[in-house]
Amino acid sequence: MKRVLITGITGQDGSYLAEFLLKKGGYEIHGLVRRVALEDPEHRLWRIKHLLDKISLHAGSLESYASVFNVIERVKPDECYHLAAQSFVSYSFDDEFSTIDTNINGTLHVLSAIRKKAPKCKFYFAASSEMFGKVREIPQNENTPFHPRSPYGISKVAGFDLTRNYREAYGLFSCNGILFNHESPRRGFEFVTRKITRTVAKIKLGLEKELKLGNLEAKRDWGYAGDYVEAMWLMLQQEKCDDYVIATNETHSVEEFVELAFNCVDLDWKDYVTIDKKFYRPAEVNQLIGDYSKAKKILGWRPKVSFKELIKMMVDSDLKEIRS
Ligand code: G4F
Repeated sequence: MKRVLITGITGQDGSYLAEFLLKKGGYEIHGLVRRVALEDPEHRLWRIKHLLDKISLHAGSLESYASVFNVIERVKPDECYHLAAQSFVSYSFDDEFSTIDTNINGTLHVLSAIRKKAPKCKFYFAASSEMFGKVREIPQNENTPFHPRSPYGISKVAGFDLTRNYREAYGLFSCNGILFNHESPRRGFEFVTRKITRTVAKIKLGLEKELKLGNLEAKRDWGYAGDYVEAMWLMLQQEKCDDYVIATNETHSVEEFVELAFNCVDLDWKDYVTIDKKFYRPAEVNQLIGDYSKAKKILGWRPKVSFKELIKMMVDSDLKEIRS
């Protein structure tokens, strides 16, 4: 059995990855979680509720080197997927200090502990298309220069560089997955896609009257999270560690997402959406679109769920959840 450690196992990606590895078989799965999560499983472990008897959870805090070190010493993982982060871009403008602290030091703590206690462990870092920020070329690939536009984006560039440096300096098998936006019915409500699909479902069921949004013109490359965790795993199964863009090579505006989501319930979005400046960001990333041809060629990976299918999946799931 291979031992795997997932930080951020309680999140969208962590839960899909744990499911994916359990289905693959041959994995003993460990997750690093905050102590508060263990104390409040109802609210904090809902995404992995159905897996709890098949995985082991360890209390620890990314901000504490000692606690990360202890968990890695205990688990001695063969593979480590470092997914935990303060991942809400908007919040990173309100509290840049905690975002920078958790995302940069957290990554450094995991890398350093692996180097000391499990140097053969293969390491995956959840890098992000937010690193491209004010994009220098369209579409973005592994060679596109970074120009982050938020404390979150800056923290991910640092994590990317740390991951590459541990590879080059200490020979660690460490990969960066540069994932573009990826969504699902398990997405947090603060992100625009889930905010939209949840509110559309509530409006349809008569529980809400309007949807307040910020910048409708921003464009993103949106894929399905369930597809993207397979790419993470594939990166760690290669002979050579490397960095990969994972995306759909399509871009759509927030407005297009809104329109299609309302179409799913036969409503016209213009009757319900209002603009609220409070959801605008001090610096916006206007357009992201990823070129995943390297992942296609080397990993044999491609996205399976289309933009339209993703929106329908999320709206249907929100309708079902609210009805029940
Ligand atoms: O859903 P978002 O908050 O995601 P964002 O900022 O693109 O970041 C997500 O994807 C990254 C990968 O590129 C991840 F690294 C990151 O952790 C996260 O998962 O916002 C998407 C767009 C933005 O342009 C935002 O300005 O939607 C626009 N938007 C318009 N109205 C809104 C809203 N975003 C939110 N969250 N809420 C709104 O009301």
